[in-house]
Amino acid sequence: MIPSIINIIISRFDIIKGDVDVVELTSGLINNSYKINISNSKSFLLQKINTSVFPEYDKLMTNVFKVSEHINKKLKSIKNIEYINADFYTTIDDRYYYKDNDNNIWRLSEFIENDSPDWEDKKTIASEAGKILATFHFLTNDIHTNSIYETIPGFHSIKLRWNKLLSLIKDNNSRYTESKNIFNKIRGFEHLINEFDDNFNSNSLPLRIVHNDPKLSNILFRNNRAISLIDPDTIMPGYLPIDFGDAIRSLCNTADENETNIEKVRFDIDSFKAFSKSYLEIMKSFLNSKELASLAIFPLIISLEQLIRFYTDYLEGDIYYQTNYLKHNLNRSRVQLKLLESMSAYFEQMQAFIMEN
Ligand code: GN1
Ligand code: MG
Repeated sequence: MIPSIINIIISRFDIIKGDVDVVELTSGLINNSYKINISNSKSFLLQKINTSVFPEYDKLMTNVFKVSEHINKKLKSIKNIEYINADFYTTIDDRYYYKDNDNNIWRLSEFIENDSPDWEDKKTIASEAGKILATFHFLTNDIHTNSIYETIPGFHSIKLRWNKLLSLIKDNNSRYTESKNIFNKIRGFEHLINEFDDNFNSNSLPLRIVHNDPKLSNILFRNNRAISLIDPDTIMPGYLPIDFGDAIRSLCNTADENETNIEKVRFDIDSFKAFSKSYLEIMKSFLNSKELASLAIFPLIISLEQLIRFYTDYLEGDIYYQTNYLKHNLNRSRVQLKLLESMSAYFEQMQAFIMEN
């Protein structure tokens, strides 16, 4: 349903003039998004920020504008970089967002048209995705990490997420008792949590600017080429292998993270190779040896983290991710679990490929 307030909100951003047609977009799991079409003009993306997930929306929008300005400047000074940056717009009173009378937070950006790539050509998609993530990392690699706020503290602290899950494992939670097998299987991957801690605590990975959500649906394509990485909400200081792992988690799954037929879910090593190769072509010279050595393990770590997050939300009664049916989060957990199981068998190959390329 399109809220009637939208026309009032649009009037707060004077960039939009003329008759509008509003279409709700449903692919994100957190914010509410609307495409604003204007006759004979470009389209806009209006989003209502989910303030329970992003209570630090003011800092978040400061990050978004800062990173966007930096990227635009760099794109102007270095020619031939294939990357489209979605511009954000300020309100008529020059703010980064509009707060309505119900304290909802709205922001507006350019809508970049995206045509669906040839899904059969998985290798090209993976290679293009590797290129676009590396381009984003290259474009942001000279932003000082202390100038960007950490808007969700511990966002990738898998230990915290694991402890949260453990606190929900109670025999009076019927969602748990009916899905114990999932939890027992998650337990089998506990060693990955320590693996992450070793990387995290030793301070051996340099702090960088990280996108934190480079999933396939956040990559835009045109004529089978990746042109942009959108959804800057979670840009924060962090560790590059996290982005690498998250992109692989989403891209190298032969099925979607919402797939209901678990049989379709597998890890695709060819996509992994295509992604890694094009990522390293751009970023290898910027990575230190620790980062390089951690790349292969992070797809496993981040798949486990996502599995823990979906399963935790299921046990909590679906309070975080938007769901479309009763066991949606449980099903998402099953998909991540199957992916992780399948990926684990390839770890040595993944590691060897990174080291050889
Ligand atoms: C959420 O809302 P969306 O779709 O951009 C989530 C990501 C998850 C992703 C899984 C702030 O992203 O961390 O990886 O779902 N964002 C937040 O699809 O938690
Ligand atoms: Mg996101």
